[in-house]
Amino acid sequence: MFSNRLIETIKSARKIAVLTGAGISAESGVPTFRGEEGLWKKFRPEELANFEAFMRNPELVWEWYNYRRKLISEVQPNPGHVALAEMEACVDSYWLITQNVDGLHRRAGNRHILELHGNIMRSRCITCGQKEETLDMFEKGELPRCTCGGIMRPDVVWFGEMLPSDILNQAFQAAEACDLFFSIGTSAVVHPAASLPITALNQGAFVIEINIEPTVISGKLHESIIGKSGEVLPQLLKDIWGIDIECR
Ligand code: BV8
Ligand code: ZN
Repeated sequence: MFSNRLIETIKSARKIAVLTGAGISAESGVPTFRGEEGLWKKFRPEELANFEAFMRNPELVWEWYNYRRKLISEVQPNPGHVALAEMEACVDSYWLITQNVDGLHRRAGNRHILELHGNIMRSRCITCGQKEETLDMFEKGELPRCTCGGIMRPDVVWFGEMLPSDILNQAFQAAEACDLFFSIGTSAVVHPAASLPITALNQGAFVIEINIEPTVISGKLHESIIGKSGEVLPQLLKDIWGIDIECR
């Protein structure tokens, strides 16, 4: 399935950085944003994933996030997540950078994860900033409130909002330091995350994309593997490090 050049390159890598997007969770049953059945097909991001939309209609935005939280709490990590968790132990330095907010990498066993866009299971007070890991779904008609009385929002990064600077800095340091960079299951259109593979490329890392279809950056990268991450990643682990996650 993989060329000798690819196998040798991955085998000789000592510092691996991985960027994942919604595609890595698709085989778990979590809809992507821009795919055919994507979340953005039913809802427009402008109406939901931004602060103005939230202040205009917090109930609608909470309804959407509760729908996603419920869906995510009922799914499992897939073999793609498990393979990325196993890969962490195969190299000296490993960074897992995700745009996803579903927490599935942590459930699959990765420990050191850079969550660029926050986490859907966490809420934050818009008044005092207090955070809490809440899973309770708010009842229609009343909004989750903080002890200070402020309204709670999902603790995710919306369009037009800054990403957590310490996490973003660590992600760019990883892209600068790695000798191998994987871009997995992302359409590479959302910035600044989409700049990470190119940052790695520009400093001389070998950059591999895994996606079910070409993306806007495929032509710039060393290798673009067309396939499902839940199938390609376990095969890579087996061919390169002799690890069979089926036995996990
Ligand atoms: C910011 C919230 C400062 C949580 C999300 C520079 C240039 C251009 C635009 C901008 C720029 N800088 C800022 C912007 C504006 C904007 C932006 O990038 N807009 C884009 C759309 C043009 N960025 C921002 O606003 C960011 N903030 O930069 O602040 C600033 C502010 C204003 C102006 C300037 C600077 C904040 C971005 C974060 C937004 N939050 N989510 C939530 O509710 O989830 S975005 C959302 O998109 C998710 O986080 C998601 O992870 C992310 C990226 O999408 P993908 O993960 O790639 O998912 P997608 O569906 O697109 O693709 C899935 C892929 O998987 C597909 O390619 C598919 O083929 C593939 N796939 C499917 N199945 C499989 C598979 N692959 C493998 N295997 C499979 N089985
Ligand atoms: Zn508060």
